[in-house]
Amino acid sequence: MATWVAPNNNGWINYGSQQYQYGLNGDDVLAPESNSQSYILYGGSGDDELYGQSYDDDLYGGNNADYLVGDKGNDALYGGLGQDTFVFDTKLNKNTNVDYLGDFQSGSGGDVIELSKSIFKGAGGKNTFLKSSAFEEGSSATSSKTRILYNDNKGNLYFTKDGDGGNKVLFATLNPGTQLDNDDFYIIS
Ligand SMILES: [Ca+2]
Ligand SMILES: [Ca+2]
Ligand SMILES: [Ca+2]
Repeated sequence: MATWVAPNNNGWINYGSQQYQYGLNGDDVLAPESNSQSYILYGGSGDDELYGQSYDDDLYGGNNADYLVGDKGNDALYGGLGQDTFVFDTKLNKNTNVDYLGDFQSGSGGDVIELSKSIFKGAGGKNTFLKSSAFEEGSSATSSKTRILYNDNKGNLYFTKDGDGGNKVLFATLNPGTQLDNDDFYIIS
């Protein structure tokens, strides 16, 4: 259970395999290099980039604008204060790849969920926000255009490849009652 603590201040990049990594102050990149275990990454203050691996990781951005990538596994992602970005770019699996967003802040000045176009097919063009027609709240989709379905009572977030065709795959959970809107999602390559 090795721990790595950045020797303070800016620009640390850690590609080690320590299970616990702390960026502390400054803009840090915590990107474990081995893929043999879960990681617990703490960005601290500064604009940090945190990269999990294939197992179930816990990522804490801390203060400022952080970029969190859980990768595969059921990860727990906490952006902390500041405008944070949560990236979803690995193959969906309702059992083994559902990330928990512990403190998502919706709306202008809030956090953003990035969706890879290659995984979330039909969700929209690269470098655009999700269209309102592709976002729906409820327990099942009622439009063929719906791609992102959100049950705010439960905090369950689904991808539906065919809208009201019935297929939906859980890919994230939020605290029940958390508000989300189409503008909270941004499409990436
Ligand atoms: Ca931070
Ligand atoms: Ca994940
Ligand atoms: Ca992971």
